[in-house]
Amino acid sequence: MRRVSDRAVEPLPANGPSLTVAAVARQLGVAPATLRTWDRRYGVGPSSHEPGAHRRYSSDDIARLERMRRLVMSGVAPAEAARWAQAGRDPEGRETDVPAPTPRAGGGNVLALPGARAEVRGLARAAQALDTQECHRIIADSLDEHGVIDAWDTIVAPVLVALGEKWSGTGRGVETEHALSAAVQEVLGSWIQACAPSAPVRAVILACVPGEQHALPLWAVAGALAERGVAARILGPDLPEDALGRVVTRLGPAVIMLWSQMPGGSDTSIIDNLPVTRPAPTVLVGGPGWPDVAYNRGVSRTLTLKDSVDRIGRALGW
Ligand code: B12
Repeated sequence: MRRVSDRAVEPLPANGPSLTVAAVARQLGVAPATLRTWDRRYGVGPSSHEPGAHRRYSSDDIARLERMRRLVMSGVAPAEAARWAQAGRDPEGRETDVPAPTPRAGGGNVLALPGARAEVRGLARAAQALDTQECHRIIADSLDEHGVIDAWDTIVAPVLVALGEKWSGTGRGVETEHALSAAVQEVLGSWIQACAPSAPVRAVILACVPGEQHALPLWAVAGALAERGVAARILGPDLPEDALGRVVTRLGPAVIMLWSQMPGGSDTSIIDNLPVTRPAPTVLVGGPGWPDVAYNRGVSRTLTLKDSVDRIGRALGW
């Protein structure tokens, strides 16, 4: 498969044909809505726009957008990426066409990842070396290449699980968990912004149960939804039960997804205590912290990222 990041932008003759937003979106692998947002919010759009005519992008415009896309994917905030993309240089004066050299991750212990692909081993190595820049790069490239669901299932989650095993075996490496978690969350956050998703009429709420700090799977859900154009509301770790109740009453959501990672971390009373709203929401419970019991009607246990996204899609009427 060809990687979007390696995809050369085919040059157009200087005064030659220009492309429509749809054609540029296809060429760069970015949603047309994202291109319109970059134009509206950050002024990175077609340089000439005749009134009444459709926007058309020249080869220079497309090269600028490609720089913007790369910067956003490597974790630079869109407003800053736009400034660098316009200037063609980052604040250190490096050309933004050329990705900045990343130091090789070295050292650190090897994690147990038998038979893992090079990207997975690379991410594990970078995380162990606390090389957060390299973690960013690998995660951003993997999202770009595989999309959120595959990147999470085949690259990010295996490294997280291996780090957890190392911690439980040795009591060491929690700093690595912190560093990798921050990188995963930051890259998924940039990804979500770059997708410029829209909020559905009835909200999708993603929250961790009280006491639960493990929120990354919710970021993965939000990233996969953003890729499909849907903006979810992530309420993050450790949401108190009364706050959850207030949010539900206020928003009357279509979906409430509650994550519980720690074993015995949650009993089902938090679900039973949710305020009644009409139409009734779809309630999803995810994570190994939920007990193996029969859940009430309208409540589903979800075991994978893909299944979560599919169920949310059905609740929203896809
Ligand atoms: C990152 C991490 C942290 C970060 C969290 C940062 C953040 N922003 O989320 C920090 C450093 C804060 C942290 C803290 C702690 N952590 Co921690 N942490 C992890 C780690 C490495 C990944 C967590 C994660 O995202 N898991 C999600 C996926 C990757 O893993 P999984 O749940 O096992 O995946 C299974 C299913 O959930 C499913 N799945 C995978 N992805 C998805 C996605 C979706 C949407 C769905 C529905 C399903 C699904 O498939 C897998 C196979 O069944 C795990 C290791 C692990 N295996 O999870 C430990 C782990 C959860 N932590 C653990 C512990 C003990 C702690 C601490 C108590 C102590 C510590 N290590 O510092 C604290 C307490 C936090 C608290 N009170 O909540 C233990 C829990 C052990 C247990 N079972 O009792 C684990 C399992 C490590 C281990 N092997 O011992 N942690």
